[in-house]
Amino acid sequence: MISFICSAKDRSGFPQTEKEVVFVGRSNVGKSSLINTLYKKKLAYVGKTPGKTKLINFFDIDGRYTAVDVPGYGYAKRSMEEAVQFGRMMDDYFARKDKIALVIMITDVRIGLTADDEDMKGFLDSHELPYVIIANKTDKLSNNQLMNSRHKLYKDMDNVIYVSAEKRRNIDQIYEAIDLHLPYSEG
Ligand SMILES: Nc1nc2c(ncn2[C@@H]2O[C@H](COP(=O)(O)OP(=O)(O)OP(=O)(O)O)[C@@H](O)[C@H]2O)c(=O)[nH]1
Ligand SMILES: [Mg+2]
Repeated sequence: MISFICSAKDRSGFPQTEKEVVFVGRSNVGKSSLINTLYKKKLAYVGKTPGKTKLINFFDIDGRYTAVDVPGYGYAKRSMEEAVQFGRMMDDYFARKDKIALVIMITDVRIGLTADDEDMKGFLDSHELPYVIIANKTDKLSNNQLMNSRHKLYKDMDNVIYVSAEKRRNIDQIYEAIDLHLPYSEG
C-alpha cells in the first residue's frame, strides 16, 4: 500500500524512516507529477505555476521505503523570508543523509542542467550520495530534438533517464534504478 505519512517544514516534523528515495530539482520540472505517475496515485500536488510544493512531503511505499517530495530550488520569486526558510529546511533534510538510499534529480529535457542543478550535483558528489538524473517532459520534443538534447544538453552522460511523467514514458527505468539502490527485500 502507498500512503501519505506527513508534511514537515523542519527536523522537528520529520518522521522516523529508514530508507528514503528523494525527488529533487528546480521548480516546475515535474517532481510532483513524476511521483504521482510512479506511484499511480494523486499523492503530490501538481501546479501550473512554480513553487507549488512548499513543505517536505513523506510517503510510505509498500513498507519498502519512503518517497520524499521536496520543494523545487532555483525559484526566484520567493520572498526573502521564504528563501531563508527553504534553505534551512533543505539543510535539515540533507543532514540526515545516512537515511537516503537514492536521490532522483529531475530536470527538464528542453533545458538540461542549470547552474542550480550543477550546484546540487556538486553537493551530492561531495557527500557521496547516490543519484540518477531524470530528463522529464520528453513528450515536448520530437525524436530529432531529443537526440540533440541528449548530446548537447546532457553531454551523452550515462546516468540520465529520459522520461515523460505525463505520458508514462520510460517509467520502468526509474523503478529499476530505485530497486538497484534498495537492499534486497521480498515482495
Ligand atoms: N508536457 C509535460 N508536462 C509535464 C510533465 N511533467 C510535468 N508537467 C507539467 O509541468 C508543470 C509542473 O509540474 P509539477 O509536478 O507541479 O512540478 P514540480 O517540480 O513539483 O514543481 P514545484 O512543486 O513548484 O517545485 C505542470 O503543469 C505539469 O502538468 C511531462 O512529462 N510532460
Ligand atoms: Mg512539486
